[in-house]
Amino acid sequence: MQEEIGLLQELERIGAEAQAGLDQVADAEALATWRQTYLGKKGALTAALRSLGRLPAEERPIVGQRANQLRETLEASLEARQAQLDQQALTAQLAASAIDVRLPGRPQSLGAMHITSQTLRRIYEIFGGLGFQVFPSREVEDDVTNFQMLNLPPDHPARDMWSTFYLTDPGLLLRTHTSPGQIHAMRHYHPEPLRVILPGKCYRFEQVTSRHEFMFYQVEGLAIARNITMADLKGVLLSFARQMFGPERRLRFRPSYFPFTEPSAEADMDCALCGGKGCRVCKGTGWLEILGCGMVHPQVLRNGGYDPEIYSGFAFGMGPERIAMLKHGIDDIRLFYSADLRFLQQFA
Ligand code: FA5
Repeated sequence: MQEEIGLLQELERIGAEAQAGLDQVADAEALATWRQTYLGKKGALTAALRSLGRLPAEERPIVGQRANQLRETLEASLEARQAQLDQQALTAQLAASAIDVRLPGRPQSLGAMHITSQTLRRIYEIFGGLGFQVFPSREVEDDVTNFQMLNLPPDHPARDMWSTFYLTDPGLLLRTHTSPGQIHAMRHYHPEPLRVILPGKCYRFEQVTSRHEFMFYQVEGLAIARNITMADLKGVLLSFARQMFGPERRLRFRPSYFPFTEPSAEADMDCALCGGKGCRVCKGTGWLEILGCGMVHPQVLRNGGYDPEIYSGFAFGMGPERIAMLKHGIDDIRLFYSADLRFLQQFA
């Protein structure tokens, strides 16, 4: 009886010690040691069971039953602790490697329309309202269309104003102005009347300055019908200038020379900055040159397929970068294509 009580107490002690020890176990390795200590072949519980033999036969089942209960309890506790440790390890691993979703996302830089494109779209809009269609034309031209059809035969002195880049194919060049597009448009539409604008890139082999690029845009305008006069040209350009720069703008036409128009003129607009009084931008004159223009030369009409006895027309050519410079007070054309975001973002 004494033996039985002693053994039952020993089992209680082992149980209490094992449960307390399990709470201290912090990792898989310590758990394996704990298992050996209490449930292993040489463990405390096995040792206690060995001494069962010393008990009288009728007492053995009671102690044996208690010992088995204890084994089951400890095994269940072991399993629960194992699950707890696995969960802890997983949580720690997730915390160490997790993407912190609370960080702000990296902002996507948004694209925006280039200042030249914005200006071109405004030009299309204004001329669209005046009944002009956009007529796309080629950048690589032949000498005949860029020059000869426009009354600039080889060795004509006016060619000096339009030096350009030549392709290795003989007779091909990068167009110096959008005026060769006049020929393409006329041949496309004749003998019907036409009203088109021809936007696009032009190239010139010339000194780059604050007002000159070697690559720049032009927008050509061309209207051909019966009875077109210089008054139509003036009216269209004045309407354009007022829609682009404000309703109080004025234009003046200075006689000029282009081989493909007769008569020819440069159109100046009164300086919006000083209201025509004279300032730094208009160099004290009160006027700013905005484009070249004139009445289409009879020979150019003929080259396009129109009979100059029946048809007449006007044409003009403007630089949209220069228009944008005037509109936004930009003092250097080189900024347009230098890909400097500090400049470009001002117009985004
Ligand atoms: C011409 O190119 C003529 N074809 C214009 C024309 C068309 C006259 C139809 C008559 C009838 P000009 O070389 O002046 O003309 O150029 C016209 C405009 O293009 C200029 O006013 C300017 O705004 C722009 N431009 C010319 N060269 C450059 C350049 N290097 N850089 C930037 N813009 C330029």
